[in-house]
Amino acid sequence: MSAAVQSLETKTADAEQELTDGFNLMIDALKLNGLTTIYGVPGIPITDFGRMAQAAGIRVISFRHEQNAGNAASIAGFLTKKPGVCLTVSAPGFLNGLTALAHATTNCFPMILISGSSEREIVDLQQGDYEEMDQLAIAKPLCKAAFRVLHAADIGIGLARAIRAAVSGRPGGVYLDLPAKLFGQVMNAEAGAKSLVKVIDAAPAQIPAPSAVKRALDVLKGAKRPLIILGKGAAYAQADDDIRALVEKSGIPFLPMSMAKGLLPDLHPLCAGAARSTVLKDADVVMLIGARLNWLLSHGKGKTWGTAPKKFIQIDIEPKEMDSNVEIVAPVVGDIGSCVSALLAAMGSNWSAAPADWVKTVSSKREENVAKMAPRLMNNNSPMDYHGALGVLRTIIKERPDAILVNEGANTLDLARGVIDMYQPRKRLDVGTWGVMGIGMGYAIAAAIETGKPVLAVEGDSAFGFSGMEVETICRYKLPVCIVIFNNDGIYRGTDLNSVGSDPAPTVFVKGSRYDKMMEAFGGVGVHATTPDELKRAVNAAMDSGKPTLINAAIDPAAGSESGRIGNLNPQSALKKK
Ligand code: ADP
Ligand code: TPW
Ligand code: MG
Repeated sequence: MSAAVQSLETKTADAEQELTDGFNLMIDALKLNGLTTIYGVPGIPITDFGRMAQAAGIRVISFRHEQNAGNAASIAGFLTKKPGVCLTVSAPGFLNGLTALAHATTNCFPMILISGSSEREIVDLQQGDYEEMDQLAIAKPLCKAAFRVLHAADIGIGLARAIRAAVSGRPGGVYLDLPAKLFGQVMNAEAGAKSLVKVIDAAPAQIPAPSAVKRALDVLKGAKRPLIILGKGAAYAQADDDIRALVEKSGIPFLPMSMAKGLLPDLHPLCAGAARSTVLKDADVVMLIGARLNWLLSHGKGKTWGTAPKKFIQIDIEPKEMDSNVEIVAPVVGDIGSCVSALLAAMGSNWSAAPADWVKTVSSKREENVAKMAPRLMNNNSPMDYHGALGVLRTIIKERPDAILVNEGANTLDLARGVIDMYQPRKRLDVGTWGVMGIGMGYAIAAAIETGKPVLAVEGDSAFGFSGMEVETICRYKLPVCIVIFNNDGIYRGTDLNSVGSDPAPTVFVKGSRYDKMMEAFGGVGVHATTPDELKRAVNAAMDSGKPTLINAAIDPAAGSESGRIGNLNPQSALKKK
């Protein structure tokens, strides 16, 4: 064969060979694994990736800031047990997304942060590329795992590793670094298709040892004043029926942590939510299900827990969580679904319920506390106080139990958590393990997108400011989100004064701000509410219409207290002038 003929044949073969590239392989890999929503912000090098993903049927939700997109992805992970995907540009976009990645890891939510990055060769020689940054190294300590893909043929494996790392064992955040060059890399389409991996059984069941189950039940059997604490790990596990069966069969009062509220209804006869201090002080055996003994539970010791000796049983997928703060006498390591069903099976049919006098003590305390609170929730004061406004929202959630409640702030958070009863699992989404401000709009958007249910976001005026620009996103995607801003003119209170100069005090904002007008700027509905009655009408109208709405609820600036319920965590200066 002459060289000329041979070259012609090669050219024809090339023309016939179907090709694919990094863009398409990444899109195919996501779809193959059922990851069909991306939360992100476009720009170099991922602008076309977003367009092509949208054209390929992936839902691409474009945000105004990566932190909000990342928070959306993290809560999508919590709600669905699949990793939420956040897509960002290099360096600054990546860094903006990183807070959310760390937050996902801390809260045990599965999420994958995919960031475009600059030329490896230039980054590694620090020669000053466009948005140069060694992103992989920076992400590593803030997530469960971090990977970089350099060859198109490794995209399938790269995503598979990311998915497994995010959802198996204790869920968390994963970083996936995709250098710009990767997207344009071309390879044979058939070989490309073969290189993709559909992850089988991404979060394998982790069955507890029968001896661990028996040990836990032995401890429980001996209890005189047992308590079950349900955490957001229990909500995440989606073992709702078995958890309910465990509580009811054992007859043990349960205390839901904030995001576990509604796993069993707050009005369940065994709910000890309104008797929290009593049960923590007096219980003798405490079974933790998907809840850590961190600061939110005063580390399992000290005044909160009283002086009566306690035994802890802990169900968790993470073995290292055991004995993290106090001794765990009965560790049960495994996934909550498997652990709870093993406990139920081992309890058998003649398990005797928790001592009646203890259950009675808990329910009397609870009724006493509920009765004390009731009149405050019915006040129609103007300006509103927190209780008057929350009393209204409490009734609205009772009437609309499938709505999702997003909640952040200090007083706005702590009081809403106590006042608004929840009725269904995974309906309360809030600041989580860090008590972080800024989750509000990202969570509200993802909750609406992932569940199709109406969302009520109850936001402190400060809290809202951290993600407030996303009201445009809410309007753009026409999401059924109703935001209520508890506007007390500031952080904790709007009354602080600067004692020495004319600058405002650090904790106060412009007085009488009208956040409702922000919503109107983007075509949404804005309402200014000054009484509980007005608030009630506006929220009901928003929930009925499904139209993006922002209600500026004017709250008495003097009504709140410093740091809400956690003022005790503020350090005090010994030198402060009284
Ligand atoms: P809360 O803030 O509600 O008290 P935490 O976030 O402190 O809850 O605790 C959640 C715990 O749940 C974590 O220790 C995590 O390892 C655990 N967890 C998450 N998912 C599962 C699961 N499927 N099975 C078992 N444990 C889980
Ligand atoms: C990322 C510190 C905790 S609560 C809060 C701040 C700034 C706002 C409280 O005011 P808000 O609520 O929302 O108006 P209210 O009803 O009490 O007036 N930065 C981050 N996270 C946290 N937690 C803070 C700062 C903080
Ligand atoms: Mg405020």
